This record gives sequence, C-alpha cells and structure tokens, in this order.
Amino acid sequence: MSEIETDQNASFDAIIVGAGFAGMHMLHQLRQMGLTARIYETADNVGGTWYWNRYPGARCDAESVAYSYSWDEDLEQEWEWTERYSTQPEILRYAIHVSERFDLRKDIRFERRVTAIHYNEGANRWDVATDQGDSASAHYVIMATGCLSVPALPDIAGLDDYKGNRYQASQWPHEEVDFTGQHVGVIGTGSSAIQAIPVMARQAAQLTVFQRTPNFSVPAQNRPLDDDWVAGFKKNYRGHRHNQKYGLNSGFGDLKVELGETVPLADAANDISEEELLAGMEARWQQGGATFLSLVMDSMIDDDSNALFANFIHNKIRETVKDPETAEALCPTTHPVGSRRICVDIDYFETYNRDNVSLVNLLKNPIERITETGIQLADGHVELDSLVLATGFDAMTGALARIDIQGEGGEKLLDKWEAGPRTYMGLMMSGFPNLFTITGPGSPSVLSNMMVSIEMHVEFISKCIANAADKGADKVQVTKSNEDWWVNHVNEVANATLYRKGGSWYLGANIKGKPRVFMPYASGVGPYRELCEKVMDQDFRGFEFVAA
Ligand code: NA7
Repeated sequence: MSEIETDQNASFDAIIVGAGFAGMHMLHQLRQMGLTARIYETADNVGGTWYWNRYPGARCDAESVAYSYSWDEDLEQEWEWTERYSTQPEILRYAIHVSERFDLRKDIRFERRVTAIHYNEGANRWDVATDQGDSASAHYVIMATGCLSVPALPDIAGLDDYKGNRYQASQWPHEEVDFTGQHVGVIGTGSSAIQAIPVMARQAAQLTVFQRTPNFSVPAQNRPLDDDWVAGFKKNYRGHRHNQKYGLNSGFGDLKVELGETVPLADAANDISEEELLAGMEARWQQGGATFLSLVMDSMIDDDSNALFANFIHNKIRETVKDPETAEALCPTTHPVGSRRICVDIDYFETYNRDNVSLVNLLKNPIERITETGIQLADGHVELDSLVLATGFDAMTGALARIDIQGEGGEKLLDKWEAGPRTYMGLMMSGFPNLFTITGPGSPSVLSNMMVSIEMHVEFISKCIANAADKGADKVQVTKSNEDWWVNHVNEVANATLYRKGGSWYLGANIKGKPRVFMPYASGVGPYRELCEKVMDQDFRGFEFVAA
C-alpha cells in the first residue's frame, strides 16, 4: 500500500538511492541496458563516504590501484593515482571525474534525502518520496545507501553542553580546520581516529586521545606511486582484477605476490616453524597493509593462530611507544585481531612519543560528562578548545532503517528487521519484490574491499533485471524460506570464525538497543563471487521471476 502521491512526469525503470561508487556504477550499468534510471542523493555532489569523511588524514585502507572501478579499461589505464593509499580528496576527485566522464550527473538529483519508499501492489511499482517534497515511481529500486553512512554520536552526558568547537569525523566541514595552538580532544580510536590523530597532532598545541577500546593497526607503508611500478601494474590489470575478485584477500588483491611471496604461507600457523611465521609477519609488517592476517589460512578461525598475530602486533606497539604505560594501554587484549576491521595507519603508534600527545585510558579513568569547556573524567578535568568525535556509525542497517520502506501488504522493513537484518544473499528481502540492496547485510560488504563487493552486486542485479526482461517477468522476488536459510548460513559461517568475538559494529554492538546479529557474510569475496556466479548460471536459483 503506497501513500505517496507520485509525480507522473517522474516515472523510471529504476530509482537508485545514493550516488556513491555503488549508485554511480549501477546507474551506468542500467543505462547501458537501455533502461531509464534516476539517482536521489542527500549530498550536493557524488562520492558517498568520500564526500562526507573529510577529516584530516582520511584515506582508503585498500590500495588505490585496487580501490577503483574495474569496468572501464580506458578509465583504469588513464586515471593516475599518486599514492599507494589515496587520500579522501583524491578519491573524491576520481568519483567526480567518473560522474562527468560517463555523463551520470544529468540523472542524479542532489540535495534530496529519500524519506519513504512504498510498494504499490496494484501497479507493481515503487513510489519514492524525498525530503524536498518531490516524488517519483519506478519498477525497480536499488538501495546504494552505503554501509557506513549514518554517524553514531556517543552516549555521553553533557555532549550538547560543550561550548568549544565540536567536530565529527564523518561530517567534517568543507573548509579547512586549523588546530594550530589549540588544546584538542579526540573521542574514539577506530580507523577514522587512527588516521586523524597523527595529522592533528602535528598542528595542535596539545592533543588528548580518549580511548575506550584500543584497536589493532598495521602500518600502511604509504609511498608516492612510482611511474614504472604503475606502468608494470597496469600492464596486467586484468590479472590483478581477477585476483581481487577470486583471491583470498577479500578483494584487497594479492599485490604482495609481486614480491615473490607465496600467499598464503600455510593452511595453519601450526604447520610452519615459529621462525618462518615470524619472518613472514615481519615481511608483511614492512610491506604494510590490511592483508597482514592472510599470511596463514587459519588466522581468523583458530584462537591460537590469531593470538600469534596479536602478540606480534603487541610487541611492535611496545617497541614503538616509549612510555610503557601508554604502550600497554594501546595494546588491544579484549578481541581477536581482525575481528574488528584491522586499521591501516601512518605513524599512529609513533605519535604517542610526541610531547604534545597524551592518552587517557577510559577503562581506568572513565568520562563522567562533557562540560562547557572540556571533559570531566573520574579523575581530573581536561580543558579543550576543540572536541573531535570519531565515534563510528550505525553500520549496515542504519541508512535503510531511516527510510520508511514498506513492502507487500504495507509491511515495514523496520518491523521485518526488528530482530536483526534478514536478506537473501545480501541482495533482496522477501516481501519486498524488485527492491535490491547493494552490499546489503548478509553479503561480504564491510569485510572486503568495498569496490569489489559493489561491482559484484551491480553485476548480479543488472543480470537479474535482464533475466526478468528475457522471461517477460515483471516481478523478481525471494521466498521467506530461502531468506531463512541464508540468514542461518550467514550465522553458521560467522560462528566458525573469530569475527563473532569482536563485539563490534559488525554485530551492532556500538548502538544502544540494536539487535546483536552478525551482519556481514564472512566467507570472503572469492567464495561469495563463485556462489553468485553459480546462482546466475543456474537461472538465478533461489530468485523467483513472475508475471504480475
Ligand atoms: P569505529 O571503528 O566504529 O570506531 C569508533 C570509535 O569510537 C571506537 O574506538 C569506539 O570505542 C569509540 N566510541 C564510541 N562511543 C564511545 C564513547 N561513548 N566513549 C568512548 N569511545 C567511544 O568507527 P570509525 O569511523 O573509526 O571506523 C569505521 C570504519 O570506517 C572502519 O572500520 C573502516 O572500515 C572505515 P569502542 O570500540 O566502542 O569501545
């Protein structure tokens, strides 16, 4: 039942929500198929995550040559990445370039937040409304709303009492923020903070980091990209893309193969000598990057194997951070390494050796409240000119939950997901025909290089829509029993890994009242792709195509 009165002049084959990398690729793909499509986007430009997350030091944790579109070989060859890990401004420039090069912008309506999406059963169409009062309808709706797009504010008393400058990492101002001469406080020590802290420390007079849970981080070993290296890499771009899609590194690519390293070294850490393992870890540490744990196959399955990697990082922290108390506080001990997305940093631990940086261990000295001028701890008050919140996101379901999505019989998605998200393959929900999610819960999504997962889903959704057209079907849907099976399967896979011990936003653990359900599919990108390909080959087994 739809209560949205739609504009008759705004009728499309598909409406896409979000103009990040997922939405832009989807739009391009649908256009190639001869379909009409429109994107609605909250921001005034494309880029999604890379539009919003402008905090100092913001970079991708996947290598630039791997975190880029693979679907246009000319673009791939022509675009010049300048560093091993691209900065936010460079990635945003790339996103804008793509939107112009493929003339996508004419089909994007900016500064419009989609507020409601209702299924009109009689017409077998979806009606869409935005906060600017416009409305439209489409046969298909594709949610490209991102996994980390709804910021989470910390539940700390007095947050709004603070009278100094308050910044949020994921909603950073567009104009430059200058911390010179200031006393700055940062709450949070996730990926965002770990990237921002070293940069802010170089400006601030005094930087105080308020840490609740320390995180594992490996050095990026970032460097400017060398022309010869890039030319060599680009010669075999198809081979690298194949590795990203099917390899063991969750889409990050097997870039280390170039150094002659066998990946992985062994099935189990136990299968090789301690010396061999340590040498492998050291080589990876020196090489840097998020694939540190894939040295052996059982690092995310076996507690003992994982502990060897955790110990290695603890020792690196102790070697790096001069003050022993600070070093111990920075060593994560409450979760397996990798059970929260491993951070990739530039001089993070080294930053704590600066005279102007101090760490407050909130486990020993908790925040009592935020005051007008700073932070009141159980022991002491810290005066601050600026307060930076790097406190994460309502991940994976947050953006979908904020839209009034109503399917067959007026069922609300929010009600359907009351006990946690339920999808089939992270792509569709029963009772919500013709509505797809790109990198939805139940797919590898945040456990991967997002670009690779996005491309997999755009390919699947386009082929699924083409298949419906070939069959003369008006409706693509999934059954509740298949969905139930998939949800159980996602849980089984997660339970066989150490991810379940992370207590992280993967589980919704950072949001008060959110059901504790492990949301991403932990099989890895390669096996998931193989499954998607098998489903497609078997006439989209599990998906129903019906004439309405
Ligand atoms: P994260 O990884 O969710 O980090 C949020 C941080 O904020 C984390 O250290 C939290 O500590 C901390 N936090 C949240 N609430 C509080 C309160 N109330 N008090 C103290 N500390 C708090 O978000 P990021 O933006 O850094 O990274 C998200 C992803 O973006 C990342 O994984 C990459 O994929 C890119 P906690 O762990 O809850 O104790």
